[in-house]
Amino acid sequence: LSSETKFDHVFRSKLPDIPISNHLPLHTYCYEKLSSFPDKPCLISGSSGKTYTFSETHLIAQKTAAGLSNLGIKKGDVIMILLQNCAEFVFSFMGASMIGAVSTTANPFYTSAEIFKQFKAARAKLIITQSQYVDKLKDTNNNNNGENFPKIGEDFKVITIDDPPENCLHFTVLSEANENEIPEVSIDPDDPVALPFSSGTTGLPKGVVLTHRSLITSVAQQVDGENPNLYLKDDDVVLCVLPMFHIYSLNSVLLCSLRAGAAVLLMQKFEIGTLLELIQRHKVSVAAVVPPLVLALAKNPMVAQFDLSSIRVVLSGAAPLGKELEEALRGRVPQAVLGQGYGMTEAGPVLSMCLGFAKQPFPTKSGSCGTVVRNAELKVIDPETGCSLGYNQPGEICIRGSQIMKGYLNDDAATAATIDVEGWLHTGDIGYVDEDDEIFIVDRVKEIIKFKGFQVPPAELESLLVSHPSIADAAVVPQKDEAAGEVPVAFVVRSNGFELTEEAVKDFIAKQVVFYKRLHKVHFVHAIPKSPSGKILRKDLRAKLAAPTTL
Ligand code: 4UU
Repeated sequence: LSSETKFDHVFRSKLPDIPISNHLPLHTYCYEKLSSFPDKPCLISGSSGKTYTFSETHLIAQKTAAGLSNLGIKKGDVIMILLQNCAEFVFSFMGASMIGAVSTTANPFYTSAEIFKQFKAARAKLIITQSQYVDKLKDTNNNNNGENFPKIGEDFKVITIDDPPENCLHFTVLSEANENEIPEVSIDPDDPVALPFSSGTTGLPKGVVLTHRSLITSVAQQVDGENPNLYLKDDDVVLCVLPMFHIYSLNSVLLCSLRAGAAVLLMQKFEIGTLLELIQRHKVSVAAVVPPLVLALAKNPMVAQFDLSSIRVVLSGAAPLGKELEEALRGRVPQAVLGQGYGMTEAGPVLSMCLGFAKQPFPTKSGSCGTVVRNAELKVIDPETGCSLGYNQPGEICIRGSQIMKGYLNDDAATAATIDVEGWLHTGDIGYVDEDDEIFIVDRVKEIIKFKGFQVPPAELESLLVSHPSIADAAVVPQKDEAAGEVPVAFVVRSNGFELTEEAVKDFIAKQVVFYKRLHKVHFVHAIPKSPSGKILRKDLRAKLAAPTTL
């Protein structure tokens, strides 16, 4: 042991460690208990009502595995899943796992340029999507620095879950393949299975390599053991309205439900009336949400007209949940346990989870993000000195365990800046652990802006801004917002002698990014404050926003 290790104050779960079957491939682990509930509903489509049982879901995933293999997808290859929540998402992800392939998930609302960047960085071979998004995959007139998508059908394959446009294939080439033709592959626990993109603590979005071992460990930390931290039963109906292309829903909703035998109610998008109607009709018992959804459930008058008495657990995560909001929701679902999970894509993703969700629950406090998950270590360090801190002292939260990412794809420098030599992943979140082992997040030292839980990487917007001929320099920081939590606002330095309006800057960005990355305000300034080493002093800019008279 090094001296640092010896003096680390390490926080652990109140639940004992458990054996975790993380030597298995992810799909084997998720379907391990399939024979106990083959005919129970596994996936329920909210829009059509169509239900797939566990054995049907497993069989179609196997067929999809064979179909992917028939199309030339091999172990280690990457496929891109560009879908809203639907059953085909699940078949694709699990099917890819079965042949040792890797899924990179992306938001179908992304612009062509955003999709292309991820597609290229991930070196994906195939895209599974809906016909309405295919035009974005052949955009030859975009801002990819002169680079464009290769040709559909020639350089990569596109599969659509609905009527395929020219040169695309229908999803049935996968879902109707012969499951006996799955190639034999040997999968190592350290092989990648998922490749979500995240900008982490700094810079542009990067591929986050999550292995079979990481995802199994994370799922097990939540739903396995005699006293699971997140107790899911095989008669639960789990709401899946958060997009599965984000790791929160993929892991804590889909994979955890598959493992536990709970049904997943799939919703394509959030609409309050439909949501309430579906909760009532399907007797949703577990709802995974984000703070803006809590706001809707707590404040929307329509809620009073529906029966929400089936809900026993509401899990909120991905952004801070205010105490007042939590209390307001309590009034609407008094029978339910309310609590938070705290996750980060790179952390596999779950760092902590409310112990009120356990089979034998613990009392918890409003505002807490839960307690560190079992089979993991958490510490809080002084951001200046790196020394670990004790109870009730805020500092940077670090996590260690088999669930964290293997690293960033092809980016050793970014990996080394995030996971230190002792295996601690540095989150860039500031928080403390109280005397009851509950975690409270109070601030963020990293750049990332979170709009309704979605990542908005400032570096991406800054690089777009400075590509404008009339902009000399720019910085993007979060501004607090009632509805979205945070919104991106820009500080812009005009190039000498150029006229440039706020609207022109906003439009320039809006054309190139998904809706939640749009700028809400542009402040023109003479210079961007920077440290001697050239780093943007984001704290100063955030402080300026907080005290508007200085603007
Ligand atoms: C304050 O947001 C996520 C993952 C969230 C998640 C996953 C599984 C929540 C519950 C769950 O069960 O990942 P990213 O990578 O998009 O964003 C990570 C960042 C964190 O570093 C933190 O700054 O999002 C913020 N965050 C939160 N902040 C995540 N959860 C919380 C939270 N409170 N509960």
